[in-house]
Amino acid sequence: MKSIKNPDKRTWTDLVKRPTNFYEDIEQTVASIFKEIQAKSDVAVSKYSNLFDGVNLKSFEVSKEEIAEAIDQIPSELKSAISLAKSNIERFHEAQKTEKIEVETTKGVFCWKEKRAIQKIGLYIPGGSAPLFSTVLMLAIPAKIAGCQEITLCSPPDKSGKINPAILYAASLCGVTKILKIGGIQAIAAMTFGTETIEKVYKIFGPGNQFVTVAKQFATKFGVAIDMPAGPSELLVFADESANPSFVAADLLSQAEHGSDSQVILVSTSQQIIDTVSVEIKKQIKVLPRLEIAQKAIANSKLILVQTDEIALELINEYAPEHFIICAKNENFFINGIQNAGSVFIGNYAPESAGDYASGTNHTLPTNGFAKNYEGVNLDSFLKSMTFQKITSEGIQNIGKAIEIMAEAEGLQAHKNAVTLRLNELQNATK
Ligand code: HSO
Ligand code: ZN
Repeated sequence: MKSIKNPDKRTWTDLVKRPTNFYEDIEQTVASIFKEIQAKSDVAVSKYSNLFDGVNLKSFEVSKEEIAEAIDQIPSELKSAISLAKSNIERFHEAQKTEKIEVETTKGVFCWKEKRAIQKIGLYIPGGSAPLFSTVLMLAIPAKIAGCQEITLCSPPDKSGKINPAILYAASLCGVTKILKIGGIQAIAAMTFGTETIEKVYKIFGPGNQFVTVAKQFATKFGVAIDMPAGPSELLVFADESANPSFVAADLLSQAEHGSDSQVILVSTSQQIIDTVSVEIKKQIKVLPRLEIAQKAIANSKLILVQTDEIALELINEYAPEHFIICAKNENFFINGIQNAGSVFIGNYAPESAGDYASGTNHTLPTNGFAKNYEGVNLDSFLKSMTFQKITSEGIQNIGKAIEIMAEAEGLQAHKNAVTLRLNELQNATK
């Protein structure tokens, strides 16, 4: 880990930069696969599944028998753990429901705003070395609470044509409508255009490698919405002398093991904490099964010493971490002052793993500094607001004149007429 002491403010822009990825070469590949899938549908999806995942499937859809088999395979201890997590995620997301907002803006003019579910959504769940079935819970549970009608899930099959049973179990438990064994760019393209067997969706959620990330961004060109621009996981911990260094080290390693491009940062006002955390990291990392991945991520990561809580907070807001852990005497200072973070964990007993799995908050969060202008996935991500208005004859008489004058001033006579005809009719009726 790079150790940095009291960095000059002029160096902060560099300090908060994430290791950059170059996407241009991928974009061309994505564009050509999209074009082919748009034109040839399932035939092209099969071609790329064969090419990238090395499988030749008769059907993409996971069958009822396969789901039943997966349910059988999951140990009961894991089922109970998933059930605890599910219930907390449900409670927290259920509570995010809002009432309709209704206002009579002028006498006889009733305006209201109500939310409706996005009817068809697509979830992408990566395969690979750590099949993140917890992400299925984080996406499908709020989708169901929101009332999304069709929830399509795509995940890449392994060489034998199977999806990890825990992913299938979580998907069936949370009411996913259709599970498809399709991965990567071809999955995102299939959900964008729809094919003979795959439903076109209106919004795509979920993490993925750089191919999936570029493909999701490309999908927006065709009118599909996405949850957020995704990037490698990150964690920033602020720790002063009140922190437990072995807990801090464990938290930093928990994110480092996600991928060699993950970034973890420790900001502290205490050199002693920085020193003990580094010793702890060296000790704890040795026994991790994902040692190599964690080591690469740790090599990219930083230990930053600053002089005051105020400087720490300013730097953290500039970095805008996906996850922010506060282990500080003066925790309220950081809670109240944090402006840019995806999700905040407070105190020595709130590891990031809690939010990753079971406390109830969502773990699909903005990375790469996007916490400055994006929020994490929440109930509203699966809904959209619609406005309504009902205007009585009294209402149109109250605002009609203003509309006529404004329409006239914009040179839009037909707009004015739409009001004038009504006002005239009302005037004639009272004669
Ligand atoms: N920390 C990841 C989510 C995750 N961790 C899933 C474990 N499983 C991104 O927020
Ligand atoms: Zn995690």
